[in-house]
Amino acid sequence: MATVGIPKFIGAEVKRREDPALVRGQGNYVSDISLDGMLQMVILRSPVGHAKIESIETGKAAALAGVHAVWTAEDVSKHCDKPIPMVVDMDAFFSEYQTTERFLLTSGEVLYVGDPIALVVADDLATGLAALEEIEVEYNDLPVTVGIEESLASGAPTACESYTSNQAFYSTKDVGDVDKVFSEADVVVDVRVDNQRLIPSAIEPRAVVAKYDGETSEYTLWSTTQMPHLLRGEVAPLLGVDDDKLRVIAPDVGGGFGAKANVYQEEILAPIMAKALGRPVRWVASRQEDNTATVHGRAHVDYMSFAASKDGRIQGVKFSMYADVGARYTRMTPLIPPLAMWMSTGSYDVQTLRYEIIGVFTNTVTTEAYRGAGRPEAIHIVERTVDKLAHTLGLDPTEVRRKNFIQPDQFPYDTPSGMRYDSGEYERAMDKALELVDYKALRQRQEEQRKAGGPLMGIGVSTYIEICGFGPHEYANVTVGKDGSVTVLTGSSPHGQGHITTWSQLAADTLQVPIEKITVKHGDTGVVPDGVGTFGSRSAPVGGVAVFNSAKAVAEKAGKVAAHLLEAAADDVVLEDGSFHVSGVPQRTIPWDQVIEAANSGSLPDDVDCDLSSEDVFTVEPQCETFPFGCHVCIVQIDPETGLLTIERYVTVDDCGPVINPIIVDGQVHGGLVQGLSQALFEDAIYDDDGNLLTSSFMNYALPRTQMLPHFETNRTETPTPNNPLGIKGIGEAATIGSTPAVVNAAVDAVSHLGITHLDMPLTPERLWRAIQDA
Ligand code: MCN
Repeated sequence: MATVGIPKFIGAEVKRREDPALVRGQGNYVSDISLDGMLQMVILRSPVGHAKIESIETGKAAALAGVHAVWTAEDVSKHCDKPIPMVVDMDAFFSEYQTTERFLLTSGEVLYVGDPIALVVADDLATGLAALEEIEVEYNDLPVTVGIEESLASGAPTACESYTSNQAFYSTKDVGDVDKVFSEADVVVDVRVDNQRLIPSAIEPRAVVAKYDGETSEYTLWSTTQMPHLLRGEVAPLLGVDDDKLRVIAPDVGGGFGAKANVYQEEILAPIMAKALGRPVRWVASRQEDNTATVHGRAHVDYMSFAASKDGRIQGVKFSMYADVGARYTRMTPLIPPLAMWMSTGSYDVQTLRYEIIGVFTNTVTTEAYRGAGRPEAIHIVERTVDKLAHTLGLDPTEVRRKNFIQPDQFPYDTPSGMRYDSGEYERAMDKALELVDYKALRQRQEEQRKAGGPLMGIGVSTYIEICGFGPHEYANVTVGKDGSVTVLTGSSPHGQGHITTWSQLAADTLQVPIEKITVKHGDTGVVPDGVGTFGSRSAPVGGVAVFNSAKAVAEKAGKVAAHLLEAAADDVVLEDGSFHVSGVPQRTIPWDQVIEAANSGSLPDDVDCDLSSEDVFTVEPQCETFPFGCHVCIVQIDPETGLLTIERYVTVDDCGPVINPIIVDGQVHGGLVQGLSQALFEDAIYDDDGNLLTSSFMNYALPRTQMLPHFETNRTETPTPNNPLGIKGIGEAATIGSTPAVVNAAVDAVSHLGITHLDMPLTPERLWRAIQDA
């Protein structure tokens, strides 16, 4: 078939199709699932940061009415004695490393507050919680280590008795003659960033429901997961069954932000208990439990140095990152620091790099992927160091950026960290942002305001880049039914990103049918045969492309059926507005209905493929990820009397290639900004020296409320990637990555005339007030 008509939906502001049900409370979340005879599981977690378990006495708990099981690690090990596997090939990333083992329940030595040590299954939650109180555990305290620098200091206790030190892993590499470049440079600037630990705070805490069918020996597992197919592949072996005996369903999921792209103990414990007790089992984390026992993010201390010429050209970069990995690895923990390393040189043309990655064990919950995962850490320090260089040389920060940007004709661009950037027009995005805020006028106003005294005005710019669209692949199937309905199966499993809407847009345009005809099914391994999941802003550039390819293949097949009916060559047939015609002869059309009828009639010749269904597995070839980018500008006012920072204006120009749905992309940018700004200004997960998480509830962990954030002005440029047929890049994490340095650069800019050159996050009034007082 030669052509498909003009797209109506791709690029249009189609309202989110998934929202009416969700806002009316008609969503179906894991904790809404109620099965006959369902029991409730609760977990006993270590209340101490590091200790030997001397004994666990479960008799009293087990004797309570309504309690069906009280199991410790020993009981569980009779059903599964394997640790939950980690998926990172350590040899590929590190020259030195230690391994860790994560069992379903911990025995012997607990390593953090929240470590799971026993479970209770009871008739209901209240009985389960009462039983937890009756379990008697004798702990023998061991020394606790918390904090990156403290844990690496000589003489620090190890986070686990079997660890040889608290250095979890190490790697370093020089690209180019780093020492020479640094010794000969006009100027060297150094920045140290404490990129604080964060708690990924999805609206819905983690939850699991499991059932076991004794007749078919099949498990069904409902989970708040971002990756049902990967979960099935990793949980089935732990249950001792083949994949086809485990159906994983992710119903509506209330956010994840990377923390639900993991495999957690409860996802194996619940099915084990369901089989053992012959009744369905549910586990739902309380908020405090979720904050304590679901992975955290960031927790880095990073160092960056630039060697540069006096006119501001960056000649070399040194990047040392110290990543607090927590007490033991979960699924992908050691992969997050390399993700930061990959972005070591940001959007700048520099080929000399030394990086150093140091993982650090501490007696805290594991750190893992959290919106941006590694890229926010890298871009924050890169963008801070660019500003420091500009400040040191007395240059405007935007000029230093301009001088160093990779230019459009340099793509594909190979970075010294091993990335192949696909496409970009970094200067264009920055120019657009600067124009929107009238940068020159702002600088003038700042000068006037400084002279006048009063609030301190700061202007912060960040020109970020990130990597997304990771492989290995994503699955889609598009089928046109006999009744003209279209079913899209997708392996991407959304948890707020609006795939039902955007995949409908892609299919509706490619098939030229009304969007209402399209149903998107996801998140159920019993319905969708293959999939990877939703993380790393991979869905649009991988899963969306698979949907587009499948729909296109179906349109091609339908075009051949129409060609037969039109007695024309298939290449001459055009699909437009729901019907087919011969190019240049729009008078005679064959509507979809007629094509569907003919395809299902059994009367067409054998060489016409009448199966109006097609599946696609879009595979990401090596070095074919996509690299979204953009420019954020933040204008702040700081009250010197109180240290209170107010964001006066926040403007973004993001580039994720062609946009499927501007409302959804704006929504993703808004959500990303909230999380990035919130790291810059409010959030901080704090452990005390005994390993207690002091910020385990929203009473003391500062999630922002809407009135604490500014109005966001979003804008875009559009630079397609050559790495997929739609040219699209991801957008889910971009704003989180771009925003923290814009805010901190603005804050430092506001006080730079006082001699302040650095501020750590979060920029609390107290921290700012003290810095101003000290200056
Ligand atoms: N999109 C588009 N045009 C583009 C790019 C994307 O219209 N050029 C649309 C996509 O079709 C999709 C949405 O934007 O509907 C996000 O797409 P993408 O950037 O591919 O990201 P993913 O769908 O893979 O989502 C993952 C990403 C990540 S990694 C985190 S973390 C995150 C985020 O999405 N967590 C979220 N956004 C979230 N949003 C909500 N509500 N909840 C979370 O937990």
